[in-house]
Amino acid sequence: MKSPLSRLLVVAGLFIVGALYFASRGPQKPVLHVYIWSDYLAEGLVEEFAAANDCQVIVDNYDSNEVLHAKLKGGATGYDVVFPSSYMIRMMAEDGLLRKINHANIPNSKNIDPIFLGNVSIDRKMVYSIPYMTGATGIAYQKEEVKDFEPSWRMFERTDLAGRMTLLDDHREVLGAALKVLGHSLNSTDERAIEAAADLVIKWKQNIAQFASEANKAGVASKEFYLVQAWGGDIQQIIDENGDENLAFALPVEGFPMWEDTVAIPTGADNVDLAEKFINFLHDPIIAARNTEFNSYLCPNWLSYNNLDEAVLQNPIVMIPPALLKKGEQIEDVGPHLAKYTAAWDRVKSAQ
Ligand code: SPD
Repeated sequence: MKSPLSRLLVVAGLFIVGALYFASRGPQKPVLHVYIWSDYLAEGLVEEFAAANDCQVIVDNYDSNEVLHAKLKGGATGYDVVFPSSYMIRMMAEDGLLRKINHANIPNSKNIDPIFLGNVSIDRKMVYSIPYMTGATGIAYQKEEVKDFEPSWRMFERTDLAGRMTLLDDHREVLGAALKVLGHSLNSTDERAIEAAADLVIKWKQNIAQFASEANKAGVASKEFYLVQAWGGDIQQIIDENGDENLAFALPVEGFPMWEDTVAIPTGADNVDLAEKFINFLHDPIIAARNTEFNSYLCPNWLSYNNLDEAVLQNPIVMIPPALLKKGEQIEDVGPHLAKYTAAWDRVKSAQ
């Protein structure tokens, strides 16, 4: 049997070991949770931010605005920074999902290009969001596999490519492309036009392997798919990584969607202070330029433009030439008319 003294020594020993263990781990670092489209942050940025702010950064990805919206609306909390497209902001704000931006804590928001804000942005006063990247949607294709390529959404009618093509899993993008083919605005609020677009997409659906906003990238890179609807910068990233000279990207002659993705702070954010620091970091002119160069989307931060490489300034995927730009149309917030798009998309999805 142990004496009271030896018991005391064992307890004291355990206490010291425990104290040393917790001391060696140090205080827990604050965590920033980022919820973002995949492949949308230049390499090294997250690590640099974490080191500079002595924090941990956890990045999760989504592949559609609808997934982001549904997740926040479903009560998911803990995301500190999110990247919705501009046409989602009003709806998300009305659903109480976004915090108002405190510009005093994000001084780099003054670097946003005022011409872009005035002409393109929807949340022009940056009440709930700050512009992040802008880009266009077109067709990526493997040149050797696709004979007689034409820069047209009608390529999705080509039965010789059946099973080798994909469309984005995104109702505004896909119905938007079909609306353009039919000669309408991709922001049409005319139910008959939207339904006719759905009929056309149902025809295209017979020829596609799947609706995909993620698998399209690896698929066209590996030649599992020969022709995919895609966001331009995503394709340039594959070309940059693989040096694949057979992979090309084109903007259709009928017209094409353009969009602005923004950065915002959800109401359920745990760490608003770090979220604001992160957004401010993203809009540092050097960081914004690095991000444009990596993403091949333009960050509309006007102080960053002077820091861009000549090759990026000359790349038509990043800086769309004026003649082509005329054919682009921004995806706008269609307000209550969105229900027409949702219904048309449901019909597309359930069509055999
Ligand atoms: N890899 C980043 C892709 C960004 C896509 N933006 C979405 C636009 C939706 N219309």
